[in-house]
Amino acid sequence: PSSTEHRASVTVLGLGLMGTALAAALLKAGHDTTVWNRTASKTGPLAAQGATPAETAAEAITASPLVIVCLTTNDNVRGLLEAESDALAGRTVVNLTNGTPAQARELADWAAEHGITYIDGGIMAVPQMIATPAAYILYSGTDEEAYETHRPTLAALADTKWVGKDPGAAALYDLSLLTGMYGMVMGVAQAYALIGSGGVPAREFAPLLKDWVNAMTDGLVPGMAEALDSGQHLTDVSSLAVNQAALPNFLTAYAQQGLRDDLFRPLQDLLDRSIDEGYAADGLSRLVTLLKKD
Ligand code: FVH
Repeated sequence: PSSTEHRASVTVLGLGLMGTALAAALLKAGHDTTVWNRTASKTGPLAAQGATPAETAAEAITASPLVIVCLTTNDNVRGLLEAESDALAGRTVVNLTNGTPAQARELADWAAEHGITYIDGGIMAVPQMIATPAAYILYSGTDEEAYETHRPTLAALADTKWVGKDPGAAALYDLSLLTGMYGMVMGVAQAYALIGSGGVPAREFAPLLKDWVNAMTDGLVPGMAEALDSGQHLTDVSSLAVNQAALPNFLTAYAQQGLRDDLFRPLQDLLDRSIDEGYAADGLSRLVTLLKKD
């Protein structure tokens, strides 16, 4: 930063792969960054980049008005925050740990009872993407003003996206987006297993798979949204009937090629159910409506 620019102080608790990337981005943007990790040795590389390592979590917390937490689970976060509630009072906690909407709301309620401002976040990036244009972080919480106050600091990590005053909203968006990713992971894993069973090197197949998945995503994601929001599921693209008729070919081929079919059997069940319930002429968007519990 220029000598006239002020960069707020910030504390990062939890220096795993992600916490380390977050702290490094803050340092690079010129923030005074205090870091703490349960296993103290992980502060070393960040100290070499200019961070201030704290010996205790309380010492780290009292160094900054903004405390960013990134631990393995929200149970870990709850344990740490409860132990440090006195030091945290009057400060803002931004929790970037993966968790459920209900956990985020519980943490927000607990924080409010202890005079702590709580903002929940969902990181849409891997550590290597932090502070690159491809990364963004979702935020939600009851105190939007606090978010706006700290947004200039948070912007050093990734693009910021506010998703509302329900503290659980960021986790809901985060888990929904990651659900799409894990679905893709399952599909890509099965595709590599199948092509590999025929002796085709993964590297040779990769460009075909990437382009195919991208092309399908480009059409399917907005197309499904249109059908879902309009309630019009009839298709001129690919009916549930034709998909249901084709899926046994996949399951049979997996077995014949010496592969497991566990990942895709649930899709056959869902397609079968869609036909049983009379949706043969509808498109794949209809499956979304069949995922609700009765
Ligand atoms: N890595 C990624 O790509 C994803 C991207 C999206 C967001 N996730 C979530 O971020 C959280 C942290 O993930 P991580 O990759 O940094 O995880 P680790 O490298 O395994 O580091 C975990 C840190 O948590 C500390 N920790 C665990 N339990 C406790 C505890 N009870 N008290 C205090 N700290 C705790 C751990 O400390 P240590 O083992 O080094 O002492 C690490 O600092 C996670 O929610 C992802 O889902 C990452």
